[in-house]
Amino acid sequence: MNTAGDTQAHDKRFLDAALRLARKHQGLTGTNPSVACLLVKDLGHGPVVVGSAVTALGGRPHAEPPALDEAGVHAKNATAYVTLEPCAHHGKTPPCAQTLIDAGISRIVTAIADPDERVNGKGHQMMADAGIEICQIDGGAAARRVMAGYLAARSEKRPFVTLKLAITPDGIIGSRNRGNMKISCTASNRQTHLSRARHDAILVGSGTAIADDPNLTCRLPGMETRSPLRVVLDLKARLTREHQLISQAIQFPTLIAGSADAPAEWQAMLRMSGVQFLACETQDGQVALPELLDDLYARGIQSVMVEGGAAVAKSFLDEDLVDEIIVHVGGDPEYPETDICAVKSPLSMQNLPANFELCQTLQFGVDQSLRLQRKKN
Ligand code: AOF
Ligand code: ZN
Repeated sequence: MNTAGDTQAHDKRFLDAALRLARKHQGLTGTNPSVACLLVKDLGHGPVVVGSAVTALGGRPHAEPPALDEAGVHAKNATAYVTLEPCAHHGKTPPCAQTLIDAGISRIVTAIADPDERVNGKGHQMMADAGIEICQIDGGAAARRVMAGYLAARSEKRPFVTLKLAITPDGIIGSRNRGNMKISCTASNRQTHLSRARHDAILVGSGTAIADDPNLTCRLPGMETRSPLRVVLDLKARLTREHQLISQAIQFPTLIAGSADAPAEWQAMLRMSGVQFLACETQDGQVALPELLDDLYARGIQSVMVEGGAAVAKSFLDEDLVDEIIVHVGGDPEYPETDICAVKSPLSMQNLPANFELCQTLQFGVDQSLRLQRKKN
């Protein structure tokens, strides 16, 4: 006989497991969120997972039907743990709420309601009307993190923006005379590659693209195919086919956010190299960032990680376009030769932006990693 305490502990454990599974396809489900569904049943020796699935690559099928297929006859009277309220609409597939009802599940535990207006509350309602016990438990913060891009896109019609910075303890981001400065340790760099894989796009200014000649891909073993779209702000048509972001564009997609007046031969070079070109609106001689985010959203981009440099980071912060900040503070930096050469980060450990709150501190090797979230109004 299960006590209420047992049920609560099981709910937390299985919903956490579902949230971990949902991360598997984060950034790979297009405009659909990556949702996970676990079907759990007591077959005589305590609750076990009898079926599990995550939203398929590209966004369909949704998570619930394949999880039910796997559970087969065990779906009857099982508990479903779904990271998002099951859908209630007839889209390209029938409503998942109805599919769960038809399979005979007796209880559902979800982390958050779906802001999609075709669903919002209706999925839960359909299931409650069918006599299924609905339980929404406090997995909200973790679920919102996994689906941050989807939630920003559905509720605010724009991509979620993460600003990632690597700084020294006194807030230096780079060196004017040495180009790329080694600040972060290997463990931090791996985490950055993981963050890249979890975003739809990664964005840098042309200064960083030229000084560092980065390739901005995910290079974790086995995850090379999870490299996001690489976006470079280049109003002055400075990148050439020698830069990795251009020369590898066939393999790893690149989009240049440039000026409508960019020379025709330069635009032709980009086309020949397989680079997408987006003619941007400008503001004070810079790419107009809110409009750029609108354009990226219209192309199906739901999350963007801004990776530098200092001026681009500052512009995103000044225009209040950042939702989350990840700062890696390097434990063993190479300092620039002189103070004049040091490029200051727009924020430091001693000077964190007031409209953000620290929500996580982690240690990656010798580096400290801070995660800050924009305060809710
Ligand atoms: C679920 N389970 O795994 C996902 C859901 O275009 P469609 O028909 O695929 O519908 C997209 C909407 O479906 C999306 O906005 C969100 O509301 C929901 N996604 N729902 O029950 C899933 N990925
Ligand atoms: Zn569905």
